[in-house]
Amino acid sequence: MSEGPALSLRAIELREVALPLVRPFRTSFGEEREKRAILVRTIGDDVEGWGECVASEEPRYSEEWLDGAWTALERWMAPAVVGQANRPERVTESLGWIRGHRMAKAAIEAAVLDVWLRKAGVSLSDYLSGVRDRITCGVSVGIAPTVEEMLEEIRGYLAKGYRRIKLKIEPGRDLSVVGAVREALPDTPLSVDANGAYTPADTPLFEALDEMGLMMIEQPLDAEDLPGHAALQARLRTPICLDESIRSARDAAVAIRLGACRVINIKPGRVGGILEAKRVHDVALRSSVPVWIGGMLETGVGRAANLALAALPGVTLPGDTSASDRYFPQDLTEPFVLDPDGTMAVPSGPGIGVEPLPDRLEACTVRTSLIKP
Ligand code: OSB
Ligand code: MG
Repeated sequence: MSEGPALSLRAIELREVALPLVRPFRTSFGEEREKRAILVRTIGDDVEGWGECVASEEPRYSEEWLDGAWTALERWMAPAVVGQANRPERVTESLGWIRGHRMAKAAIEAAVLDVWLRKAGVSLSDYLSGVRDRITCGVSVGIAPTVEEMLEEIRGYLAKGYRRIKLKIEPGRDLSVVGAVREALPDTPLSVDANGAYTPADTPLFEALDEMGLMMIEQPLDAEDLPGHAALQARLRTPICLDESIRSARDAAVAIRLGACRVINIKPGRVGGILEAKRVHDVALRSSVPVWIGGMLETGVGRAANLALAALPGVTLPGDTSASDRYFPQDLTEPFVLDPDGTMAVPSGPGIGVEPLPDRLEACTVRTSLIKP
C-alpha cells in the first residue's frame, strides 16, 4: 500500500459546515436537529482532496467534540502535515505524538488519502482492495415520541428497499417498542443500538430482547466495559455488536478474544482513520467475526469513504450507509441514491470519487481556516 509518489500540500483548509437534517435524530445520548461537520480540504499543486470529521457538537458519543477537533486540527494536525512530502501512511506517523483525537486524525488522513489517490488516478475502494461495486444498506432509526411514528418511518424505509432496520433504544423505550415493531414486522431483519445506555444490572432486559429474533444488539453497555459485554454475551444467543468500545485494531482483537462481541461496527472516525479501519476489518476477518460499516450522519464526503470500506470482503452485513435523502433535504455532494434492491454503488472515480458541490459548500459553510506551511 505504500507504493506511489509522495505529494506536497500547498495548504490545508478547514471548513465547518451546517446542514439541516430531514428529521431530528434521537439516540440514548441526545437529539441532533442539524448536522455540523468539519471538512478538511488538502490542496496540492494541481489536485485537491476532501475528508470529513465526524466529531459531533457535544462529547456524548465519545470524548471528542467539534470545537475541540477544530482546535486540534488547526493548531497541531494541519501544521504537521502541510508542506511535508506526504504519503497516506506518513500522516499517521506525523500525528503519532498526539494522544487521542481519533476523529480529527481520521479527517486529515482521509483528505490526504483522497488527494494522493486522485493524483494517482486510483479509487479508494481499489486502493483498499475492495471486492464489490455495490453494497447492501440498512438504516438507523432514531427514537421517536410514539411507536406509530417509528413504524411509519420504518415502513417508508422498507418501501425504499433498505435491508435491515436498526432501532435506537434507551431505558424506558426498549422492550415495548421493539416488541411492537417486531409484531408489526415479523420478518424484517431488525437490530437495536443502545449507545451504552445500560448496565450489567439490566441483563434480564437483554434476555427478554434475546427472544425477539434480532440480528444483533449494538453497544448495550458502557464503552469501557469489555468484561461486562463478555459476561452478557455468554448469556445471549443474539450476537452483541460493539461500536463505541472498539477504538483500534488492538481493541478489536482484545474484544474478540474476551468474547465481548460477535459482530463489529466499523467507523473510520472512531478508530482514527481509514487505514486503521481496514486493520480492524482484517483482525475481524481472521477471526471470522462479521463486520459492517457504521455511520455518523456523514455528508456525502464522509459517506463516500464509508462506502469504499464497505466493499471489503469481511463486510458481510448491511451497514448504516444510507442514501443522502435519509439524512438531508440536500446533501453537500451529488446525492447517494439507494437502488430499489437495497444496494448502493461504491464510488469508482479517483479517491473518494465525489466532491462537495461548490454552491452547496458555500451555502453550508459556517467558518473557514487556511493553514499554510
Ligand atoms: O451509534 O451508530 C451509532 C449516529 C450518530 C452517532 C452514533 C450512531 C449513529 C447512528 C446513525 O446510528 C448512523 C448513520 O446513519 O449514519
Ligand atoms: Mg452505534
